[in-house]
Amino acid sequence: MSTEYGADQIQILEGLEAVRKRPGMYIGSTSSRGLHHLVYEIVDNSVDEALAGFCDEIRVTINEDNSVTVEDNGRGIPVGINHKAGIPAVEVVFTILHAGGKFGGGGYKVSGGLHGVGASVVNALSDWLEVTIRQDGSVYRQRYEKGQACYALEQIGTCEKEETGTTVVFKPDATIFQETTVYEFDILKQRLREMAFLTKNLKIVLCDDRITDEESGAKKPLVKTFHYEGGIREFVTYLNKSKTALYDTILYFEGTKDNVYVEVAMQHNDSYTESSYSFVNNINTPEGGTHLAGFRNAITKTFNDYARNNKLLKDSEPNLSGEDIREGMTAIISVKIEDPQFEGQTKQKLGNSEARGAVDSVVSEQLTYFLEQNPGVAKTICEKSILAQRARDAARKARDLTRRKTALEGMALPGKLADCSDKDPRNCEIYIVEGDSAGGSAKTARSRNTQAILPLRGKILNVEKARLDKIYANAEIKAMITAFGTGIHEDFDISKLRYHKIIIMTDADVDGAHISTLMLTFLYRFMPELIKGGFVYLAQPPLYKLEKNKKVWYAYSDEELSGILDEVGRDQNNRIQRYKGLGEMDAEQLWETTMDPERRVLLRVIMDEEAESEIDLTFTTLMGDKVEPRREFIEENAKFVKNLDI
Ligand code: TSJ
Repeated sequence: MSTEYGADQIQILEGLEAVRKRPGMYIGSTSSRGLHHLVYEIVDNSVDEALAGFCDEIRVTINEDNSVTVEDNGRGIPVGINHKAGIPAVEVVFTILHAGGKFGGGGYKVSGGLHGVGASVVNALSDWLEVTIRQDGSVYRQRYEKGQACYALEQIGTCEKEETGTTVVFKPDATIFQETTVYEFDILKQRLREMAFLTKNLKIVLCDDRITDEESGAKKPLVKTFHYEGGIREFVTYLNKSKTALYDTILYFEGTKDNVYVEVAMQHNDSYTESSYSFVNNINTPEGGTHLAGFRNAITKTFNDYARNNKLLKDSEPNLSGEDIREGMTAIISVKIEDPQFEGQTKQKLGNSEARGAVDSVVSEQLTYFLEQNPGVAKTICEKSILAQRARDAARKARDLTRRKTALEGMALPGKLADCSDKDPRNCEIYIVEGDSAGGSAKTARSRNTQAILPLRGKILNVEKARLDKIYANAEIKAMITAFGTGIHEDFDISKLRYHKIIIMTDADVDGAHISTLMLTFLYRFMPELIKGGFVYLAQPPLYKLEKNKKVWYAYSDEELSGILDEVGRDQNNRIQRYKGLGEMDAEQLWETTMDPERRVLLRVIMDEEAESEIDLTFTTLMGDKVEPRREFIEENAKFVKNLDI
């Protein structure tokens, strides 16, 4: 072991100490998000090796102690002495800040997005880290603790010459990740699947070694393999799985221009919303940027040219807008670029201007050719866009009309609304109630002063599945908009909100959950400020009523019922009533259990700012028209709400 303590080592220690002092600066946060980020930082290096063409498999294992192993079959990190630093290249990678990829030469290094900070940061934030390299028939190892090498890189054995690769095991430092050091399989699964989609032919295996079989006590590892030969084409298929595609083909364009590698896959479905996701060097750019702009420009121009040349659009008709063409479109835009520049407040928007031109030219050229070769698909897309154009026109007229009405005569409150008498919004609540009969009970039960009731008939419109003109014409939606008083979209004004609590009250069953989801979808899409402001709540009606010797209990879950039964005894004097819906409760019961501010429980709907873009993906992916995914979504719906006792 070297005892020399030269300038280089001092610099190394200062670098890693800075990372440990301000971890957030390097990995965004030290929450669960930052913890998972460590894995992506390491995996990125293996993905780079795959992009360079030297690796086709990566294994990620969550070990029993919540350390993580990342293993690839690439060339192995170089072990030769780096002349500038005077230590093996691998040690440079793990101990010098921002060293990633700038050694050895010849490597195709593209990673480095928002936090593309490299392995040294992971090392600095780990209790310990071990790297093993198989190269030229030798096996090398080095171990670090809190970023510092425990010994010089050593050869620990031999292997077959063909057997090359890198293995890194690290255990995040619990003194840094104070919130949690427990890895979540599903979070890693999501991101690793995305990485596999974005790197065609790369196989990524995720394994959870923490699981033991309850009965036998034997280890029962959970394994998921992601391997997509079609790459982002399969990503589009996956995103459209819960929807109905308008044609079978996935349009796919690929090319390199001005040093920008461009890949685009797209397909339309019969919905009315666009689901485009753009990536730069495998990193999602929720705010888009130049690559997305280039893509949009290309499809708008190319489809208009095609529609005009083929007389699908008459000379007298206006051009299709980009929005019209993108209605119901699912697309992945992925670029790989040498030196990505991220802009915007959250640094999630690509700024490189060469990406705009590259995507535009690759897509324009290849899409023009595709449309000539596939007139059937071309016609389907153009016709859908023309319908979208007409609907947009009709929606604009309907909106103008509504706007004029509001301005001139003040919009009349909906007839079905039983308003409250208090006019101070801070005191007022509105219950949105499913069904006329429950609405009737609620109207009788309410405290007239502060509680307004708006009954809605049947299922409300799924705004993910309807065009704007239909949405604006929908009676239930119009009633909600006028009752709230805020207006929507660019007219939205939170100061006009007439109730500071908007309470969604539906049956405590799957249908009720579905209706709440539809309402939340509407609010999220049209008035997100209401959710962000914390004005939206879910009422919690009971599932059971139990009567015994003239005493009454209500249970809000099966566990609660069984707890009550444990207390009062399970005998014939019990009366176990299961509420099938709100309609089965009389006004008094509804008041006691669900509406009385003194006794009720409300769930406040919250929006996790960090998870916002992910929720967006969840909404669009799962609110399609196929049943299964929707059920999953409803079951996971609890993620949106936070218990709030009032
Ligand atoms: F970054 C890291 F150290 F954490 C890490 C790097 C972790 C893991 C699991 C794998 C890797 C990694 C690095 N896998 N493969 C490589 N490849 C190289 O570092 C490499 C090999 C050879 C050459 C060359 O030019 O000969 C260049 C590079 C960049």
